[in-house]
Amino acid sequence: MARLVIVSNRVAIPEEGGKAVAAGGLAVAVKEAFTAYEGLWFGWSGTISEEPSEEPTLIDRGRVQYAVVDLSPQDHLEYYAGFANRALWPIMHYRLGLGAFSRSDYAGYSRVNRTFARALAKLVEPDDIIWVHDYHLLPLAAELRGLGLDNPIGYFHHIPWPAADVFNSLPASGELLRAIVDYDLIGLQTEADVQNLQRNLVDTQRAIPLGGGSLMVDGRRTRIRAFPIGIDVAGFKEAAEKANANKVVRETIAGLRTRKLLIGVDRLDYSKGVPERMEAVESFFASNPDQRGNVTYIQITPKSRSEVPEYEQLSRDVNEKVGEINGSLGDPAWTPIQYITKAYPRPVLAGLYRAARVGLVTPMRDGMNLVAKEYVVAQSEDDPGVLVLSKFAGAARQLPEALLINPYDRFEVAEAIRAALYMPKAERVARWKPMVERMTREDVDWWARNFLAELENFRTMEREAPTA
Ligand code: GDG
Repeated sequence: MARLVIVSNRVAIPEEGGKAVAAGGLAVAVKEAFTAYEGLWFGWSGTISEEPSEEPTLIDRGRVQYAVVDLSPQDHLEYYAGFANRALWPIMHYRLGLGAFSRSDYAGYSRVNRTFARALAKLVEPDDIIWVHDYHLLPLAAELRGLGLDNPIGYFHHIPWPAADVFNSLPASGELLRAIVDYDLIGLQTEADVQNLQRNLVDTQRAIPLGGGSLMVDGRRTRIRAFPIGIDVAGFKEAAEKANANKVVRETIAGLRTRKLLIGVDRLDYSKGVPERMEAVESFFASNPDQRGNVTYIQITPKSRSEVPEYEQLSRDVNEKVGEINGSLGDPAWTPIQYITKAYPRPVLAGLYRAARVGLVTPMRDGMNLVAKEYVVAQSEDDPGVLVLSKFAGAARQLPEALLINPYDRFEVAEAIRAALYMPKAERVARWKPMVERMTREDVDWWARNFLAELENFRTMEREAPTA
């Protein structure tokens, strides 16, 4: 049986006994992928050390082996905090003004991809299939091919793939586009992302479309397709149903008294539109003064990437905004925005989603956005809440029954909040039902199975195809 090798920037090693450490989107997705395969998960250990060894540390946990390497301070600065998160992340999210390109960061990014490839190549066996995750590792397949590997290698891109003019403003764009076609299968979140990358390859790399998402570039065949990522619906639903047993959830609900709850849950990231959402909530209270004191907005925003200057600035901006709004609108008996920067266990999130009449998911751009899906799945069938969702989140394509808004228009968002709060139950149920059914069908298991079946299929086709 083929082994599955997963590669991602960070690796979530479970504790002995099988308990998962982190339950973030990628960790859940990888766990699903390994249900059908034995395998290996390779990536950065999360540790920065002065002289990291190129030899990975190997850890066995049942059917899955983990292989991790440390990064040097320079690698971390250039590859991770620099090129991946100050150049690729903003550009992929259409934020050209925030993109900071530096040649040394790009050199560090290329170097770490090469080091990863060298360490990984020693662990890969001829029958393995390899699945690489996310923008930190765009050139990894090209490096592996350079070392002589001809295993099937797939890539899944968790974030948006922007229009060609946006992507090509990145000075390294040509090299990255040439490198990415060394993947046999490239998975993106939406059809729009697929179109953006395909057109760019056709226009700038002389790629020849072969139909069905396949392209021929310089004698190599690659396939680009949309695989919208899903969530662990059964697990999340169960957590939401049992959430009343949780003290934080119970006390939060009791503290609301008769107030309706608006909820937002996001990593602190400028792509998520947190300050813009707060301004929309402010506009809502300005135009609906009768609702002051009747509605509480809880925003849970664990800090992320604090080593990147733009994130530090964002943190200050949000703190200031919360202070301003609470100071001007609140009174001793009511705080409009409860802003929390610590992370909560998933069962607490599930309970708070379920208690919230409105889920506010208003990113300026997002590859998919799992919070939108979690909010839908956590609702109770007899009294579901309303999802207010940015049309610039990949999730909007699968959740058209949500109230879709333009996050750049605070008045439109304020109006949607009002519509959500006043929406009759029959309409809430009618909108929610098709969404929860779709989320149940298109869950994380469906996503992983589809991607891997396509990658396996590719190998069969390649082996059967006559040699050129
Ligand atoms: C990237 C893409 C794409 C948040 N706060 C807490 C917490 N979370 C969890 C959420 C959700 C996950 O983190 C965030 O997922 P998102 O999809 O919203 O966003 P990114 O982290 O930016 O992920 C995105 C995703 O990859 C998957 O492909 O959807 O577009 O940007 O699961 O619940 N979890 C816990 N405590 C918190 O306080 N436990």
